[in-house]
Amino acid sequence: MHGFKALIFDVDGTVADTERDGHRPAFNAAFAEAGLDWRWDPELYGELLAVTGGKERIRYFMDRFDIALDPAVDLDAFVARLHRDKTRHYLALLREGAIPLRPGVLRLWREARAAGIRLAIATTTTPENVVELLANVGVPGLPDWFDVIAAGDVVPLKKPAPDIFDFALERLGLAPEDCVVIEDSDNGARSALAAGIRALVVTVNGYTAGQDFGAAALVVDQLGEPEVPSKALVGDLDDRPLVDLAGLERLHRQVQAG
Ligand code: XBP
Ligand code: MG
Repeated sequence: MHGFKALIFDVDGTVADTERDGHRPAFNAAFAEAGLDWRWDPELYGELLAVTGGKERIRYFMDRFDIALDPAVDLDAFVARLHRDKTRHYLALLREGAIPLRPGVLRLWREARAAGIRLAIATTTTPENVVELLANVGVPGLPDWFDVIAAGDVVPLKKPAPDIFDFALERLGLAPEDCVVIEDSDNGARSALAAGIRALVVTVNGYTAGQDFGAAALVVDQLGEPEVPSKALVGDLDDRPLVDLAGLERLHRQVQAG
């Protein structure tokens, strides 16, 4: 019997490094298509990632740079159309197999399935982005491994609000203490913790290293493979070379006992 019943994964930055070379060029392609001279370089994009949600990020960018549209233009419709175009470009990138899974993600999914632990997704990104990413990493039927894919506008408030994790727990029919969350960012960590999920592991990336992950029980550079060991940045791996199911069970027990 395992201490926890489900592993809930964030997507962008956690499952795959999608932001700098995936979402960002897709946004820029949509801007160019719309005849806008907006270009989000990697550094600016890293700052804009403070706001989750692509539509919300576009609005944040416009506010931050005081970009006003012709008053006759419906802002909601303008942003929605830009975002639809961006999603089309992003899906095309995913279909080229342009973005691989990060180290250890598929290994951990396989370990969980073999142990009868359920898998779920809780992400701010658009739902079809999740399915297309999972469908294009060379594992037939991968999207079907997930009991719940909670994504995007299915909830009113995006991370760091707890809504998407609350939604995932409700659809799983599980309590916060039944789950372990794998995240990559401060917004994601705050969202999971606000939903009452204390068994939280953060796997940082180029954009999130150095952020404050609050009460995350473990922060690592990546989840690890036998040939690519993990490095614990906060907490400890208990002499394990990577984040595996046994290590997550130990972490979950410690968190519940704490
Ligand atoms: C990351 C996000 C998303 C993506 C862009 O989501 O905040 O908004 O950056 O995707 P998470 P969309 O880390 O929760 O997976 O443009 O579809 O929002
Ligand atoms: Mg993320």
